Amino acid sequence: MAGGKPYYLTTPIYYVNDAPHLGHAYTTVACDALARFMRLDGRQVKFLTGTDEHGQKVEKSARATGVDPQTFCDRVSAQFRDVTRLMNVTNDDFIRTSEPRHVRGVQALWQELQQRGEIYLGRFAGWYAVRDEAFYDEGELVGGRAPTGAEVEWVEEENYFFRLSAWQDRLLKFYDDNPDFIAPRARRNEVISFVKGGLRDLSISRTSFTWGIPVPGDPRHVVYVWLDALANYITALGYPETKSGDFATFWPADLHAVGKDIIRFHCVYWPAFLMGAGLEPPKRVFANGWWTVEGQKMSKSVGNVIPPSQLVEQYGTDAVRYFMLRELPFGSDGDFSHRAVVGRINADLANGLGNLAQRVLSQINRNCAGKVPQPGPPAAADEALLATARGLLATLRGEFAEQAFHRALEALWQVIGDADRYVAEQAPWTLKKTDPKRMETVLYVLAEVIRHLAILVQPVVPAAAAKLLDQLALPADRRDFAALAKPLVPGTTLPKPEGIFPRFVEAPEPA
Ligand code: ME8
Repeated sequence: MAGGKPYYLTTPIYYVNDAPHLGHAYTTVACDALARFMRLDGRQVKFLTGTDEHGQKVEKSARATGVDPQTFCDRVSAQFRDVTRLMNVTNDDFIRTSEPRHVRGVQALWQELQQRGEIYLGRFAGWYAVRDEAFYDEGELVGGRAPTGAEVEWVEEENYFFRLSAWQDRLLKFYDDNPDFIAPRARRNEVISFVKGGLRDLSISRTSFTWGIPVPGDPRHVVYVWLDALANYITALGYPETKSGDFATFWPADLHAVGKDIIRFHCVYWPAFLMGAGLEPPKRVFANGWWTVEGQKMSKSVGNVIPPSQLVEQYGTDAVRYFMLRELPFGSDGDFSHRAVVGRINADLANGLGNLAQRVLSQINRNCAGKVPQPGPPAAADEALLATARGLLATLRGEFAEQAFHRALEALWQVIGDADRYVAEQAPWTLKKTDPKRMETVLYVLAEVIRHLAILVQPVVPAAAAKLLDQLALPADRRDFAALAKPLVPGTTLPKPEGIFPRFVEAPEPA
């Protein structure tokens, strides 16, 4: 589907100091659903993810493991790549900040900022939290720690500074002119009040460690890890080449999806760096909420980290994807529980979509000689149900544009509920004896509704949707959103139906 309007979206690049967990998989899966949606809708998509490999935190973790930083990064970055495969994620690129293409791009960005007078050499004295890779003012500390709870250390160094203080008014104007730049709204208000509170120049180099990108012309310094990391979104597009190639096609990004903890970096520093270098800021930053486990933030020290592989082994990739996107509004916090996953699998997937498809397709198999039935003149109830199915694409476009995945899924499941009621009212198993022609119409209408649902649910549960589309005998070129307008052809032979979502039965507790 090359040639459609470009759509560029990114996940954060993940720190390699820790193994991937449910929280990382969450942002990546949400972006994948969006990338798949846009491709099916005819857009030319570029979907980027990757790993953030420089900085003091990673250097420390490598040392603690007894290997050099690059070997350490290679090892952990591979685990993040494995998660994309495990979760059936269709990223077009995977960037690592230790790659030469990235290092070159960051140094070019630095030089551009320097030439434009945005950088000066000064002296930094203040608090630094290695865990957050962030500087804090005295007034921000809470009980001697960073507001995030991270330990801080006093740092006094010669540093390069970015003239962030000069960007306050231009940033506020930018937020004003672009009301959709930061979502959800609560995050927008948070950023605006932070910027209104006044901005200080930002230290953007360090001299006390070496695992980073050398500052051009002054290799005693390495580039501050956040300037390095944020630049991945443009170095992956071939920056500093801006006139041709991917940068020309895809920048500014349509969406950076990030966790709510890193909104300040993406909504304050990043647009300022970009504007400072004469580049356009991204169109939108969406901050997802926080998954907790039994009320607590996932962390190694608490011992409640959930690896994605464990969930996938237990429930399957599609079920985990569905659960993550259906259970919570994307911007809200929520608590993870196995009981909630099992509830969603059984109620929504097995009893909802799975059961509807299985019932309808097995009646077609038994009573219509395994072929798409021939519909007769439609009754009002048929028209009404088909109209709801046909209205879904417009609804889903609106919800995906706002990253409201849970509402998109609610809309799909509403139609599943309508179809269930229609089956009960029309009772095709009775029509089989009383009015077989009408039975064919009813089963055709239902097969059409299932076709809509299967095509539209692909972004979230791609493997199960593909199985369902196979059972409707739809060729590969009849599975995108443009094909929604092409109804099933009566008389087409259908393969034998098979269940797509098994019920989850809890294994008995060991005696
Ligand atoms: O911050 N719930 O990397 P990171 C929901 N390298 N989402 C979660 C989560 C949770 N419990 N835990 C993590 C960094 N995430 C930087 C980013 S970008 C230029 C540099 C997700 O490894 C969420 O998207 O700490 C969060 O922002 C990201 O993982 C943080 O990953």
